[in-house]
Amino acid sequence: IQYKFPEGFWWGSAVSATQIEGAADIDGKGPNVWDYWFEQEPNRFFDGVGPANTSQFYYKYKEDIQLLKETGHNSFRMSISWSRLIPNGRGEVNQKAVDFYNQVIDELLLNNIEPFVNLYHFDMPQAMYELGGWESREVVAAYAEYASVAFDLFGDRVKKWFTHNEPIVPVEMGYLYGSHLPDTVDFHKAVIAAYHTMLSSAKAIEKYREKNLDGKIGIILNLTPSYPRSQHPADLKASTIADALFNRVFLDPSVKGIYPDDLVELIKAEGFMPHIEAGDLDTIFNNTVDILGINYYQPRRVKAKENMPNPYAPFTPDRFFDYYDMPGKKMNPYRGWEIYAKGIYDILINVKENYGNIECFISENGMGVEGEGRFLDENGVINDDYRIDFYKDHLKWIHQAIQEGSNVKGYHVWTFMDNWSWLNAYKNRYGLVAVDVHGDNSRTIKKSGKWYKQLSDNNGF
Ligand code: BGP
Repeated sequence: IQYKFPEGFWWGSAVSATQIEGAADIDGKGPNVWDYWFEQEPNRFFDGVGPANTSQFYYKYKEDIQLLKETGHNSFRMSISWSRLIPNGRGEVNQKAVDFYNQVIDELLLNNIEPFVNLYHFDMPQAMYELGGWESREVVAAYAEYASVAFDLFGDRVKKWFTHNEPIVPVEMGYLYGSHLPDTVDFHKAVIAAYHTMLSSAKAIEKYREKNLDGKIGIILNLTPSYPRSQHPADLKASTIADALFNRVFLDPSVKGIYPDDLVELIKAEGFMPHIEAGDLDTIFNNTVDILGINYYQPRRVKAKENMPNPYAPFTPDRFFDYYDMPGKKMNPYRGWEIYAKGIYDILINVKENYGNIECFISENGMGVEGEGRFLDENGVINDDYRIDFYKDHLKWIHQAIQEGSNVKGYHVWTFMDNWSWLNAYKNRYGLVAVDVHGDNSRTIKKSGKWYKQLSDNNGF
């Protein structure tokens, strides 16, 4: 074994409620924005497939937890569906949901798989969306209440909690680039939503600490490195701004308790400051995270603005930089994303050097493949060697970061089994386990799933 990982390294994968549970309107679950949006505009979704048609984990969790074992998991990141637990977002708790999550958590523990539980993965309850979603402080309060309910119900057994997954994504996709609700372009509202999401995270952490539970709480961020085209000051400036807008906007307040000065200056200069109530900044300052989850897929490459922005177009971050199409970059041949494994090392070293080497783990990393059925062999197994290579390449860089002192404690791939994705539905497959999504939902471990078991058994490769 050439790459050995520290004792007790977490080998796992990540999923989210909306993407795997199915049973979207069963057993008292309230609608969330994805159920609602699909009903409104089914054709915006890939192949007209909506969130009700996911991998049916709600019914198959026992079988799936056996598959977690068979693929070497010692940890598993899942999320709770807010609108399943509290159908209207606030108020009455749905006992059927309590039973379901209790069963899942207990079954995981029985199988020696540590649950990492995330409270919010893009799935705003519809009732909360109608109140204004993250634009509304009422929703911040309701979210903190929901978090508190979840800690009371499951905090005796769940020892790793996360407040949000990729909180920048609903902000950018909902308020800048139109692929989440509210599907608008409004920079000021984006800033407000981002600020409220951050505040909600700190308020949930505050609730958690009040309860003196024995566990850790953190946040999961997609820390996309923003690489400049060159070392020219104008390119460097472009990359610093992109880094502030997409990474440090959540990373700094989550870990250090304060917003970065350059970001605040920029937002002020553009006249987009959100309303800050007395006490808010103390709440953020006093409730930083214990642990950081890091999702990484591909970098952002930027250059100084070359084209004048259209003065009539709505204000978006592209005012400050252009995207840079680097010649010769390595692409995923089965989906148009760049593959740059060293990015994961750069993130870990940044966290080590500039964020107090806080305890962290890779909470998502993976390779989506379109038309993966073509790799099916005569035994009915997907031969996804490209995915094994992708993991190895990233793990080598994680190993290197550990040699240099990074406090990274585990690796969770995206994802356990093929699942439904926001707007793309089942177009890109990521799983260690294949799901016959258009048939009977049967599961088959892919070659990568078998390899993952060896990886975990050997604690390296
Ligand atoms: C991350 C999300 C996941 C997942 C993944 C893959 O941003 O946290 O929920 O969907 O991206 O992206 P996609 O499904 O668009 O291929």
